[in-house]
Amino acid sequence: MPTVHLLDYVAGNVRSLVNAIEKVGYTVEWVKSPSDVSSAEKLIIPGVGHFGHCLSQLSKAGYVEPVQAHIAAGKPFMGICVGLQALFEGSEEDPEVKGLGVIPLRLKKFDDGDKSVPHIGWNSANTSGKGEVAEQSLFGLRPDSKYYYVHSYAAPYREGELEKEGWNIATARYGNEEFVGAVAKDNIFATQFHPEKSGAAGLRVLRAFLDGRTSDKLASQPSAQDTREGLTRRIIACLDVRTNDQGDLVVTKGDQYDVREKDGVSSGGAVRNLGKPVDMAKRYYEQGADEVTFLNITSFRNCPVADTPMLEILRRTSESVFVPLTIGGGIRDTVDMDGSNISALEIATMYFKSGADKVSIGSDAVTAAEEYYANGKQLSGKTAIELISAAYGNQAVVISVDPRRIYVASPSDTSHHTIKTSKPGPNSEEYCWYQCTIKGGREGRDFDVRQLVQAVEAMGAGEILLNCIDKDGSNSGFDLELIRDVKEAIKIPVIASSGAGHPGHFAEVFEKTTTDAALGAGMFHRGEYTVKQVKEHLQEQGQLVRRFEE
Ligand code: 1PR
Repeated sequence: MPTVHLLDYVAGNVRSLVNAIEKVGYTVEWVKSPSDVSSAEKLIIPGVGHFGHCLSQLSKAGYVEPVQAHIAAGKPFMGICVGLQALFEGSEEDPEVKGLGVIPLRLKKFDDGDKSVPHIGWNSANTSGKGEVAEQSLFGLRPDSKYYYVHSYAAPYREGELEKEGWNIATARYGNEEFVGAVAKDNIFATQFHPEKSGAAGLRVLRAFLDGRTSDKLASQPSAQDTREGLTRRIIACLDVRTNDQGDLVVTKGDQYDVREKDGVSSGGAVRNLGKPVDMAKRYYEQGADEVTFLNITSFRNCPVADTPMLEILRRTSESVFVPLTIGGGIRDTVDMDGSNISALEIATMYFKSGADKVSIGSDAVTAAEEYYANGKQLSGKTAIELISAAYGNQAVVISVDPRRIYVASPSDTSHHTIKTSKPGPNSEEYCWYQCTIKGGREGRDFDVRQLVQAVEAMGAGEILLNCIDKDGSNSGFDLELIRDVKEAIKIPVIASSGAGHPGHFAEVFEKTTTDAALGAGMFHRGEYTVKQVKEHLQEQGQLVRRFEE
């Protein structure tokens, strides 16, 4: 098999990129020292995380000059995400750090005045410019395809500016900002999005680069509807995984977090078994899920951390599922079975190396947020959130929130932030607050969701997975009041979760709140609806979705 050299400066999930490269018929050789760069014919620099971290790692290890020489020699070079950003002169993210300076522009942070930052999800990489449809595709990019982006900084697009220097540009639009989604010139190609996480559309782009096909004639011209720009509605399939009473790893699903079969009125039967995690993840990928989330809901006690079955699930899933994978459950400082201490960062690292793109933290985030307030809102720099986001970027850290409604007759009955609810409580209470819980809802804290999400945002979390115990498994729709309240409190993206029972609930949550993504579990697992049906419904309602490509 032909080879491609990959330069990994410890930037996150490179396993997916290796899997994607192998899928399109190439093998990876690792660049282990600067001298390996000169023997590379094709070179890829992937990347997530901070601009400064990437450039300083490259510079410390002596890679800057060999990479510049590789590019100057006219050999094929591809940069992905921060690997694209490295080509620029500099970035607002780390103003004192110099980029490679191949592209005479600086990167800027997205304006969070009118939208969530980071920009996470599926967006265009359109070469058509000003609404005209190009006849040639650039490295397999298509105006009607969507690609997975995750970043806070981008190169603003100003028409003609880079083109006059000979660059070909593909753009995307986020809110009212147009930015560079991909650039190409001679032997250089770079994408702000992650081709290895962009399904078949992304694999096509990787293959085109590796085969050296800079442009192809488009087979047919897409319709104006298909080339609509902007971030699509993101649909996530969530798999709660645990061992059942026979010791098998199964996907399960609770009602208000109770995953045992109900025997008449009381629960306490066997753990519901809805299928095998890897098979189900693959099925949802093929139905068009934009992301797959695994929650290890029992943390698999009695097993050395390095052998946790979730690592194997991720490895196997990432071989055939080319969309982002999130893993949650048990991400905290831990004492292993042999008595050794393992930090949350080390656990996260194992997950990233096994194919995860994001880790999701539940209970540990609540404890850390409580301490943050106890210390007068001082960041300690030592929490799992801070350490993981410093190493892998904040987009890699999701906080899973498990709130429960507490009704009160009047806001003065509690010190917590309340909302006036349109669904009064059992004693006709008109107000409620959302209590944070830990340990899968088993323990309620004197701490509200607003306090939690604001604290974790300050600590560097990149996204909130907003569950709701009252709604979980109810098939009665999302808790719109909770979602609106959380969206108002923070700038980072929010994933609405709990309660989806049919496609109309997804349309409703996108119409009536500003949620950034929506997640479903039970309705997909029970085979009542497919992800494809949800997307078709959203499209019928005029909402922009990514269509699945073979
Ligand atoms: O605390 O960091 O170890 O993480 C534990 C993780 O496991 C948390 O993310 C927590 O939400 C999750 N978890 C713990 N116990 C349960 C349980 O069900 N007994 N599952 C549990 C939470 C909730 C959602 C679910 C949606 C959608 N699952 O992810 O998928 O509610 O369901 P629906 O569409 O069927 O209504 P830590």
